[in-house]
Formats: sequence, structure tokens, C-alpha cells
Amino acid sequence: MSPPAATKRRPSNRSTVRDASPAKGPRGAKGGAKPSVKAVRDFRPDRTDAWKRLVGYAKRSDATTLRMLFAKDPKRATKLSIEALDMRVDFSKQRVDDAILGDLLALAEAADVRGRAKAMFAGDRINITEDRAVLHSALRAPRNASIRVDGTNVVGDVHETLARMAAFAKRVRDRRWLGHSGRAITSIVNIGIGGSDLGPAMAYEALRSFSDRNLTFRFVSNVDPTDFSEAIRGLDPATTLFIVSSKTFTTLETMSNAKAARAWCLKAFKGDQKATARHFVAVSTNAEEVSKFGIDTANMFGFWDWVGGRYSMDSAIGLSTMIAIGQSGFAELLGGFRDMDQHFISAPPSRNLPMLMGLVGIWNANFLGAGSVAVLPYDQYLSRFSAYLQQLEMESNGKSVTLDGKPVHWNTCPVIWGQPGTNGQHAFYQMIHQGSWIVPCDFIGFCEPINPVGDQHDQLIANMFAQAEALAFGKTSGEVAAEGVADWLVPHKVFAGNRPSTTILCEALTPRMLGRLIALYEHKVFVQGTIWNVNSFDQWGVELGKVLAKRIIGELAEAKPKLGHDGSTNALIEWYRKRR
Ligand code: G6Q
Repeated sequence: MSPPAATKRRPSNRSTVRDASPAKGPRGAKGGAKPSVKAVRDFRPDRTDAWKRLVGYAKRSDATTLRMLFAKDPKRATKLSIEALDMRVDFSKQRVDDAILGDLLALAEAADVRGRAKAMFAGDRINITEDRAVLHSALRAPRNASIRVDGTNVVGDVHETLARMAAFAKRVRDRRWLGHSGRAITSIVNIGIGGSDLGPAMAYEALRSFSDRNLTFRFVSNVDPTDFSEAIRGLDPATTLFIVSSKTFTTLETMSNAKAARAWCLKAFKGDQKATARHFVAVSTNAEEVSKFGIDTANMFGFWDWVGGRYSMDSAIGLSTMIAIGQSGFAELLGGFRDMDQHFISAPPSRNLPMLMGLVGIWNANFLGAGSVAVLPYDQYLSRFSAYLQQLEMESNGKSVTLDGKPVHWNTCPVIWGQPGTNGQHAFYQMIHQGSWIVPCDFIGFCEPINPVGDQHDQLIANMFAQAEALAFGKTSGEVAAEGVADWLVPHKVFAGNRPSTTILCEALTPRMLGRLIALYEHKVFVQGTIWNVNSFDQWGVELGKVLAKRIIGELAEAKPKLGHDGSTNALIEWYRKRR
């Protein structure tokens, strides 16, 4: 993409940044001193000139269709595609032109996306409500890098943990990690939830073809006992290892499942407590709780408060991934993350993949009124990718107050959903093609098949190209009528087209490529959160439900609880208690 002229404009109302008073230590749930970082911004995207101009373009945007944009500029596909890191990302089927892109880039400049990205990479405490640095980039930093938090270079700790993980993973992969009865471990069960589950579960599926096929991997997350019961089905306790993954080691679901696992394991070993040490390891920041549970802290792999749960799959939370694909595979995965980090921090905004992904998302959500985004990988191995992104995007940017605590007057994170093609084509694509909502789509495909069978991979990718083409260009009533369709049927067969999508075409689904793809979305989330001026790194919205659940768990256990909820909740509790 050539940088549109508008990027050179100086936004008239640049983001104002004020220094807050220095923090006096960690902020508890009730909040302590004011945040120490230059992060409490009163930036209002809707007050920038760029935003105001974008509102104007959006009003006229129905008059400019993708058909017209492509007809006007034969080089559009080349100009609006970026080739980098063995991928071609084609934005040309997004409803943007030079003026729109120019002002989106001006908006990013007004929000100081690049400055804020540098602050994040440098370890500034940009997660102001938890007074934490946001340093998932340090998890993949090379050994010789220096990233300081409170004066300490954290890269050394990262590599020390990676080395311990590698030594452990190798013992398991070499069948030298023996269970309590002396038999080698061959089944690995990760117990965790949210950020301690979605990444490992997604990565295992994605990289299954690189994994040791003689090891069995299962993932347990839900407090619903069905999840645990089904996960251990067919497994032998003597050859099963549980990785209890929990940053806090206090999460209700994970601790309940970990206790169930311990009971299942100890039952097989006639209550011999010593078995725990051979069949349980922990990934956590909470050594005290790990030890209380009975796991030897020598078998605990740590991480740090500057790693957010949903940004943690490349920390020790990825232990199951490393066991599956080995140390070298995991190093490749980290290398992929790092490639995208470097691209994000160094590529000019108009050629910067996460920047452009973020900006077209803002255009679609804030100006074209799209309330959701479908992520549609044309690769069965990415079957959990959309679920992973749901957390990454929606937990990060599903906020409605700004960093300075004011209500937002603009929409923030849309709903993220999707599943692999071609299956969705036979189900929900109808709505994307002819429904009343605009659903921007991300199509993700790979040139090299992992499992070549006849021409099936070509069929798969042909379908992906066809869907993006159909969405963009549709079929007019004239074209339908020209096929001899009866007049009354014509309206039903018309495809309005003009439906935006981005196509991400990658060379091959390798560990390195997976790392690049995930970091692409991580930084896209950062770009959008910065423009919306929300804290992308906290998740207070999950707290209230947790607190209420604790209270109700107590009430379900009591003989005659005094219920003080609303009428509906009281009645539901009573109805349940009578029938369970
Ligand atoms: C992610 C969230 C959340 C978290 C889980 C599990 O960013 O913080 O999904 O990962 O609640 O938490 P623990 O790892 O502490 O068990």
C-alpha cells in the first residue's frame, strides 16, 4: 500500500497524556495509589478530525461499492495487499479507499498507537487498573535482549523457565518421566480455564501434525464434571500426567478439577500421597498454593504478573504444547511471535499488518455498523482458533469505560465468532451473504497442504477464494435474470455483495506461522484498544458473576438457606434444590 497523503497530516487534537502521581505499590482490588504511568489518557477518538471525516465517508459509503472500487482501480488488489512473513494479507475486499485509509492512519497517529506500543514493549505499566506491565513480548524475546521491570531484566528469567520446561518436556518425550509405579507417562492432561486452557488447547489442535503421535493430550476446563470425566475416559492413572495450569492457583474450576484428578490418581495408588509428585506438575505464579496442593515446587513452572492470562500461551502455560511438539518446535512458535512483534514495531503504519487489521476493524465496527466479525480458517487444524480469538479480543476490548474512567461514546469490541470452512458454508454463511447484518470476515488459508489427498486441498482453498469473491461482488438482479430465472424468484437469488473481508493467505501452517498469526491478532487488539482508549489488559467484567456464584454455591449446600436474591434467582434456586 502506498501511504495515502492524509497520513502526513498533523492531527489537530492530538491525544493528551497526563502524568499521574507515582504508584505506591501494587493496587489491590479496591485500588491504591493513582497509576504511575503516563497512561491515564483523556483521548477521545470521536473528537479527532480524522474520526469526523470518517463519519462523513461512512455516510457516503453505500454509494461506493467494492465493484466500483475495483473497476476504478485495476491495481487495487496489489495496492491493498501486504506480503510479509510468508503471508499475503489482502485488504482490497474491505470497503476502504485512499481517503478512508488515510484518515484511519491519521486516527492511529492521533491515538499515538506507535508511542503506546513502544511503551508496552518497554515494560511501562500500561495495565493501569492492575498496575502491571504488559510484556507478553518478553516471553519471546531473544536471550540477549534486555527488558526491565522494576529495574530487573526479565529476559533472563524467561529463558531460565524455558530451559526448565525444555528439560522436563524432553524427559516426557523420551519416556524418561516415570509415573509412581515406574511406568512411563504417555498421557498428558492440561487442567486450566480461560487463558490457561484456550491457548494450549488451540495450539495442540493447530500443531497436532507436529506432535508426538504416541502421546495422548487432553484438556479439561469446565467445572461441569462431564468435562473431567470424559477427559480421563480410557486413560490409565499409572501413565497419566496432569499439568495444573493456573496463574493464581485459586480459580474455582481449575482447583475443583485438579482435586478430582488427584482423587482419581490416588485411588489408583491406594491413597499413597507420594504419587502426586510423579503425576502432577503445576504452571503458576503462586508457589504457596501449589505447595499446599501437594505438588513439589521443583515441578512448578512459573510466570509473572506481567503476563495476562489470554496472552500467556507462549509462557510456561504452553508446557503441554512444548511436550507435544518438542523444544525446537516451541522455539519456532516463539520465533513466529517474535517475527510479528518486530514487524509491528518497525513496519511503517501503512504497511503494518496488525495496524491495518486493527484499523479496518475500526472502520467496520465504528463507521459501517458491523457488530461482529467472523474468523473463518480454511484449515481443520485451526478448529479452535476462533474460540481462542474470542477471548483474546472480547476479554481485552469488551470495555465501556476509557482509561480515565469515562463512559465511551463509541462502540468497542464487536462479537468475534466463526469456525473452519468449508463446514460453515453449509450452515451460517447464508446469513453472511444475504442477511441484514454486515459481518466482516477474516478468511485464513494455507498454500501447502499438510495432508494432501487428491485435489482436496485445492477444493478447500478454491472455496475460500469463492466465498470472499461472492461476498464482495455478489450477483445483481440483472445477472440473475440473465440466467433465465423467473421474475418472482429473482429477488431471492440476488446477492447484494459489498460485504467486506480480509484474506490472509499463508504459505504453510507451521509452528512459526501459528506464532505469527496469533501475534498478528494480539497486536490488532492492541491497536484497537489504543484507539478506543480502553484498558485491553484487565477483565473486571468477569468478577461479579464469580462473587455471586460463590454465594449461591453456599446456598445450594445449606439445609435452609435464606435467599436474598431477586425474585427470579430465588425461584430458580428453589426449583433446582427440590429437583437435584
Ligand atoms: C485471561 C483471564 C482469564 C484467566 C482464567 C484462569 O486473561 O484472566 O481467562 O486466564 O480466569 O485464571 P488462572 O490462570 O488464574 O486460573
